[in-house]
Parts: sequence; C-alpha cells; structure tokens
Amino acid sequence: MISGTASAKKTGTELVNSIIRDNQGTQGTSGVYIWDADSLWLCGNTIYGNNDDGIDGLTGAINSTFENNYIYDNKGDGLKLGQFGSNGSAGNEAKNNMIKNNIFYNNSNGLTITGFNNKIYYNTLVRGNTRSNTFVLSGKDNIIKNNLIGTSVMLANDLANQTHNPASFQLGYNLFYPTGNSITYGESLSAAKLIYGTMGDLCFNESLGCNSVDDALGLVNSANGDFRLAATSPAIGKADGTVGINRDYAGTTRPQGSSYDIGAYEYVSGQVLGVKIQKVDELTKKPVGTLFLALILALSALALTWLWGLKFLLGDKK
Ligand SMILES: [Ca+2]
Repeated sequence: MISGTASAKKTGTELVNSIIRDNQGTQGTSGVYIWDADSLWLCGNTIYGNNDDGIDGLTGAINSTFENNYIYDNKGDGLKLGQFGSNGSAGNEAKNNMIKNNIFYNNSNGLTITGFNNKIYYNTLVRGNTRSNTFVLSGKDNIIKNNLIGTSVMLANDLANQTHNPASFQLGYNLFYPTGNSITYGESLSAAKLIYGTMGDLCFNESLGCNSVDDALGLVNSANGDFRLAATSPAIGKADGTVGINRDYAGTTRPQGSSYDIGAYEYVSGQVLGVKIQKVDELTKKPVGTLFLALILALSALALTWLWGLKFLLGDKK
C-alpha cells in the first residue's frame, strides 16, 4: 500500500522491477493499493494472480508515471485510477498521469481511468478468455493514443456536477479489434449510451477515434505470453510518433524502420520467433512432476551414500 491523504499526498514513491503476485485475501486484495499519491513511479513490474485489481488507484494518483509493467490474470482490473461517480473534490482524482508501454492481459477491465489530463500511450490491452471490457475511461481532457486494444471500449462522462464532455478526449491512432458492437459512448454512465462497432463508426459519428485501425491485433502469440507484433501486424507504422516516447516495453528504440508502431512493442525487423517469452507463473509455479521428484530422490540417495562413504573414509584415517 502506498498511502497518503487528500491534503497530504504520499509523494515520490518508486516501485520498480518487482514481482507482485498471488495476493489472495478473501476480498479486495489488490497487488498494489494507491491512496492519494503524488509523483509516484511504477516501472517494470510484473503483477499477476491477485484476488482483486493488479493496481488499485481508486483513491487517486496525480503527476505519476506507470510504465513498462506487465499486468495479467488479476480478478479485478489491471490498473484502476480514479473513482467513478467522484468529481475529485475530495482529492481522490486521477490527474496528470502518464500510462505508457504497459501490457494488460486477462484482467477484468484492462485499464479504467476516471480523471483529468491523463496521457495513455502505447499500451497493449488484450482480453483473455473469460473477462469483459479491456478499457473504460471517463473524465475530461485525457489523451489516448497508440494503444493496441482488444475487444471493447467504454467512453463516458461520469463526473458529477461538472460540465465534462467525453468529446474532450483526444482518442486516435489506436488499433481496435472489432468483435461486434463493443464500443460504448455516452454522456454519463447512468444515461443512455450509444453503441458503435468500430473506431471508424465512432470517428464518423462523434469525430472521435479517428486515424485508428479496425483490424485483428496481429500479435505473435498472446496466449503464450508473447505480445510482440507479428511481421504482418496492421499495427506496424500506424502510431502517432509526435507523442515523444522513444523506447518501447523491451527498451527498443522507437521508431524501428521509418515509422512508429502501435502497442507496447515496436516491431523489430528479423525478430526471432519461437523464443520463449514466458509468463512468470510458468517459471515460479511449475509443479514438480513425478519424474522430476524421482530424480531428486535418486540424487538425494546418491548424496547420502557419498556422505556415508566420506564418513567411513575419515573414520579410517583417525
Ligand atoms: Ca516501426
């Protein structure tokens, strides 16, 4: 837990290159819980298998950066910032944050943001098999560019007592995988909403989501934890390079080739396929098979025999 208060925010915390997993309390057990933080830096973490959100920033973060994190298989949202129904007057707003180069896979919602002036660039949000939305956003003046978005998006204005308009979003240059009527757009979460099938439809009707690509994601093998772009991915060359982010999730320089690619990975020409890019749980939670167990027992027996031999040898020398 990273905890301040609305009037005295926790400032300058860094959480870097950590594995945060399997927090399995009976309810509300998230990997990271943020409570009124300012200038927080979360970078390079792997966060999975938690009973609620990967990162729960419901109570607010400002001026913070969330980058190059891999957040997957959490029962709640991947990253949640700000609180639906709040206008931020209690200090619990998500404001002026940067969310870039993260991978969200098989969480409930991938990324949910309620707030102001947040920048959401170059993230990969992929749905798993059983969960719902990948992306929910509400608030004002947020910029959402160069993200690779699987299956569904909700855009709404849910901030009470303020004259926010979802059209104040800058939404563009994303790759969206259409799977039916899976874009929800509305003035508030409680009001009637409009439903669209593609970013093209959203652009035509709302002048939002333009310069995007509606197509399959074109990843190497997301089910096996490899979220790199395949050589034929429609995400290649379609990002807006002017947002000023010059490294990708893997630390590769952007752009490769002449143009910038959508999603957490820049495509690298000649990338080696079949290289095992594993989920962490395959490394740390691998069950001990019977054959492996037998090998351990055999080696243990051998070691014991050798120790007995050594003891006799030493005994002889006395
Ligand atoms: Ca490129």
